[in-house]
Amino acid sequence: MFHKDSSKLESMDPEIFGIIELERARQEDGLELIASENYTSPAVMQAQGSILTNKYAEGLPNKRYYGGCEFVDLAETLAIERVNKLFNSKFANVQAHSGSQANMGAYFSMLEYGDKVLGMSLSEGGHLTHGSAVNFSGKLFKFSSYGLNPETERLDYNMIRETALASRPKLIVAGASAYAREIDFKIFREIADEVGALLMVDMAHIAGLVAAGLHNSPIPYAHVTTSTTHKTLRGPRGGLILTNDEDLFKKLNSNIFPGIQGGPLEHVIAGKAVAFKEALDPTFVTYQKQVLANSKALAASLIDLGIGLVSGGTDNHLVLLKTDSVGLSGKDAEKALEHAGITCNKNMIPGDKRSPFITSGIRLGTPAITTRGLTANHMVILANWIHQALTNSKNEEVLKNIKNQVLELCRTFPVYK
Ligand code: DSN
Repeated sequence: MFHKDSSKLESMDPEIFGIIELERARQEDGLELIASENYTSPAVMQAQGSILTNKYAEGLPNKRYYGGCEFVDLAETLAIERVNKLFNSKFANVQAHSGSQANMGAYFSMLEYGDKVLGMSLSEGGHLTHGSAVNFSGKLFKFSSYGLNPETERLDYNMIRETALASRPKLIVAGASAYAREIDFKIFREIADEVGALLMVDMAHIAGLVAAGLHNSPIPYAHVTTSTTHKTLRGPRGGLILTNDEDLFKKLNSNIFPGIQGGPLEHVIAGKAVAFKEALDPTFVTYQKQVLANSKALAASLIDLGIGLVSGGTDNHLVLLKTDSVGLSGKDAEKALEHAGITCNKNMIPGDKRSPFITSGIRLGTPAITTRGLTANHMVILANWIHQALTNSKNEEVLKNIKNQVLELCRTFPVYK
C-alpha cells in the first residue's frame, strides 16, 4: 500500500515538488548555453518517468536473468533497432547508464590494465574519461595525449600521427568535450592502422549532428563508437555503444553487464527509444541545421564585437570564447553571465595558464536555445548581451537590465508550453 498522498508529488513531498518547480522556472526563464545540455521532449520524459522503472532485466532482450521481461524486451529491442538505423551501425548496446560507463565498457572490451592509450588532453578539449589522471581511465591505463596545434588551435593530424608513432598505443581515442571544429575520423583510422591500434570515437557532443548527416560519421572508421544520449541527440540522460564488429559487440555487452553494471534502466532505455524515433524524423535534421546556423551566427557576432574565439570560429554546436580578450577569467565571465540570466561553463583554452577552477575561457553551445526556437537573428542580440555583460561584469544594474531582456525573450519562446 502506498503512502496516502503518493498519487500526487505536490501533496506527498512539497519540498521536492517545490525544488522541481524552482528548477523548471530556472530552465524556462534563462538562456541555456551549456553546450552539453538540451531540453528533452515531454514524450521522452513520459517514457522515462513510467512504470518501467519497476522492472529488473539483467541481461539482454530475450536473454534475461529475470522473468516477466517480455515487454521491456520489446522496448529495448526497438531502441537498438532505431539507433542502428539512425547511425547506420550493425550492433548497439543501449544499456550504459552514462557516457562515462559507455567509455569504461569500451575500454574493458579492448584493453588490459596498464595498456597504452592515446587520447585528447582534457585541458585542450578532451574528456575526463579520455585519460585524465584523476579518472579511472588515467588510473587503469597508460594514457598519453595529443592536443591542438598552438598556431591554428585545431587538431593537427601530423602531430597526432607523430605522437602515435612515438607512443605506439593499443587504442586511440578520438572525440572531444570542448572542440569547435569538425573531427576527421577517416584520418584517425588511418593513423590507428599505421601504428597497429584500435580506434574508439566518443561522439557524445556531436551525436545529433552525426545523426543528421551534418558531421562526418565515425561509424565506418571506428572499431567502437560511444555516445551520450542527452546532448545534441536530445534524449534522456544516458549512454550507448555502437560497433560493426560482432566479436567486439559480444565483449561490449558482457563488459557492460555483468562487467560494470547491474540491472539496466529500462525506463531510460524506453526514453532513448523515443528519442531515437524523434531523431529519425526529418524535422530533426531541420533542428540540427538550425543548431549549426545559430552557432556560426553567434561566433560571427562575437568576433564582430572584438571577442576572441579559440580557432577563430566553429564548425559545430559550440564556440570557445577567450575571456582574456575582455579582461576576465573564465570563472568571472561565467558568473557575470549567470547574473545576466545566461548559463554557461568556464572552460580551459589551449595553453591556459589558469587552473581548471578559474580558466581563461567559457564554452557556449546552441543546442538548448535552438530547441526553444531561437534563430540566427537572435544570436546577434545574444552576442551583444554577452559582450555587454562581460564588459560590465561588476555593474549589477547593467547585468540586471540584460537579465530582464533575457526573461522577456524566454517568455516569448517557452520550452514546455
Ligand atoms: N560534462 C560533459 C560536458 O559538459 O561536456 C561531458 O561529460
